[in-house]
Amino acid sequence: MKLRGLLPEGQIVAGYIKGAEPKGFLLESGPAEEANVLNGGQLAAIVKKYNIDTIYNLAALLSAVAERKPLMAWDVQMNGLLNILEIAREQHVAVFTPSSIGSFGPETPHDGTPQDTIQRPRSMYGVTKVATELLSDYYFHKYGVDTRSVRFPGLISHVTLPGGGTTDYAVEIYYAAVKGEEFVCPIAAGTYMDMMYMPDALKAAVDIMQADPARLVHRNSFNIASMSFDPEIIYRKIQEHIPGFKMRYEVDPVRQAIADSWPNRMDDSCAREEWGWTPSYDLESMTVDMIEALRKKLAVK
Ligand code: AKB
Repeated sequence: MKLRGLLPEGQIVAGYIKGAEPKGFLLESGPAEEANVLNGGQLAAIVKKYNIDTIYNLAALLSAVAERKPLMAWDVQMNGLLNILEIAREQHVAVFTPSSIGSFGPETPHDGTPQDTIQRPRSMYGVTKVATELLSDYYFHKYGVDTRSVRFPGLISHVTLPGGGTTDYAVEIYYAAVKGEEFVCPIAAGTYMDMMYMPDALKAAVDIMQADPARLVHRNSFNIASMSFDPEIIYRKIQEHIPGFKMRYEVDPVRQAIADSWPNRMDDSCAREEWGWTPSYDLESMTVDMIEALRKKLAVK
């Protein structure tokens, strides 16, 4: 929908998989096609039919679910990407494939994580994200395919619930607070991770693809950051707005191990210098917006 708001009507094709057909405004506001990343022929035909010049490849299994289904995660993330890159090479298409804080691992410097540093993740999600970065750079250097990407922090949105990520708690906590429920937190106090409000993430996804290529020293993939907190900080922030809100901990060992291996806070100075990245939201402004939007959505006063 963000892209549809920026371009003339009919120019953005929404891709979907069987069982997740678009509904409502997404369906009514422009063309949609079944676009399974594992079906290269299907994708190539869509690119040709609509004369597509840019693909936003958002197909992925997130970190916790990828640990449960590692082979499927590899298939979707890697074979899906390969299909897209081959089409991009043949039909001269630019490609955005997000990477993540998940592309880092336990040996990565956790504070002020540099743009270029050790990336030895131990989760399948992380392995595929590092490989995504490398394969995307390979297609750029070898074939000149215009691949670009950002390393997304945990994304927080009131529109679509996340599914199967390690950072999902930072979305679920707002739902619990607005519904007046106690929140059971799967991530331990003191675990810091980069997080970002969805409007900033969407801005980054658009801006990186519009950046002047002559200024890009890096391509796949840029650290971008806006806020970093642990469960206690977001809990107290929500309590400032919903004083009766309560939280307790039931730590999930799978998610905790992943979270412990991720940065506390990334250094995003390369994105700022090379394409002018600047976020608009911090924890306070995001919290105000999330609570207001969820009160309307869930019809809570
Ligand atoms: C996850 O938690 O798996 C994602 C991510 C940070 O990439 N939200």
